[in-house]
Amino acid sequence: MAYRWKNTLTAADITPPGVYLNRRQIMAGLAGAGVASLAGPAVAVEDLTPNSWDDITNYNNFYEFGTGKEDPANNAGALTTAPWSVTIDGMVERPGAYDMQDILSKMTIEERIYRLRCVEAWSMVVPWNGFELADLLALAGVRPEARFVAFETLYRPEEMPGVRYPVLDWPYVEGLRLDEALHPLTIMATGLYGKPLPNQNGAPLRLVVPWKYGFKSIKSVVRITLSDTQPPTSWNKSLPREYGFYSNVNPTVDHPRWSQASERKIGGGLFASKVPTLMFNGYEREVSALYDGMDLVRNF
Ligand SMILES: Nc1nc2c(c(=O)[nH]1)N[C@H]1C(S)=C(S)[C@@H](COP(=O)(O)O)O[C@H]1N2
Ligand SMILES: [Mo]
Repeated sequence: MAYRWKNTLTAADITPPGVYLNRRQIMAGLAGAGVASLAGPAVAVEDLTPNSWDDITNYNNFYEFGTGKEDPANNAGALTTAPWSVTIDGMVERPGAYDMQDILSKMTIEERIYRLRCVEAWSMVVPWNGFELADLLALAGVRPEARFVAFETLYRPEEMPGVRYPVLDWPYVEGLRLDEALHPLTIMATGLYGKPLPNQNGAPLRLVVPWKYGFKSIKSVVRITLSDTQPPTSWNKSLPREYGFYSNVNPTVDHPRWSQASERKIGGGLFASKVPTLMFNGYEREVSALYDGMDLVRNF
């Protein structure tokens, strides 16, 4: 793969200053005057140290390969990811099958270190490589009447032992409002730690929307469809009372069966205490305007 490593965005760029500054800097700042603007919520010590390669590639959710956390690492090796093409259709100027190599030759790969918060109340920090979804959509040309983006995962029973079981209605589908899809934090990941994306993480191309629960970040994408109506999403179809279309990380809106106020960081060891979950997973400054005036309890 023609891998261009362009570290155009670092943790400092994507993280609110109050979050990025370490404890020593915060304390030094508080000792001085005029730091009122920094004295915000207690998120100042949240760190963005990436989880290990081992954690990120051995503790996965990818139900097409089984529902156990180690099933994807054990079973996804058999998935054929080349050749690969992504059909981009619906309300676009240039619908068609886009070849993965072709897409890669036109995109600039960046590193994005993002928090990943699963709806099951665990989290990791992942150093993705990828490009903005907006750039991919620009290849196809979004027509003005489009308002939503639908995504679909590969369905290939010969290589996906998990799809023999009706845990979900296959293929796995997800969706975003167009403005969410075009937001600069929304990326299509193609790698991890500068290496090609492992199959268990959604090779060769997977969505990453860091302010939403992990299940929105659909893996091994084969179709992207622009439309003017809200598309169905797998977990919402399966359990509509528990999983909404928006699925924004929100510590004040609990899952009907468990609290979302805190999370367990993977890699912290068996006895590590839970840490508070942040509004929009810590990306509030960047994305809250998308939801101005919306009732986030109703639109969960
Ligand atoms: N196609 C597909 N995409 C998926 C899933 C899945 O089961 N199938 N699981 C989701 C869930 S619940 C989470 S938390 C993330 C996990 O991503 P990771 O394994 O790379 O950490 O992938 C999401 N994308
Ligand atoms: Mo998840």
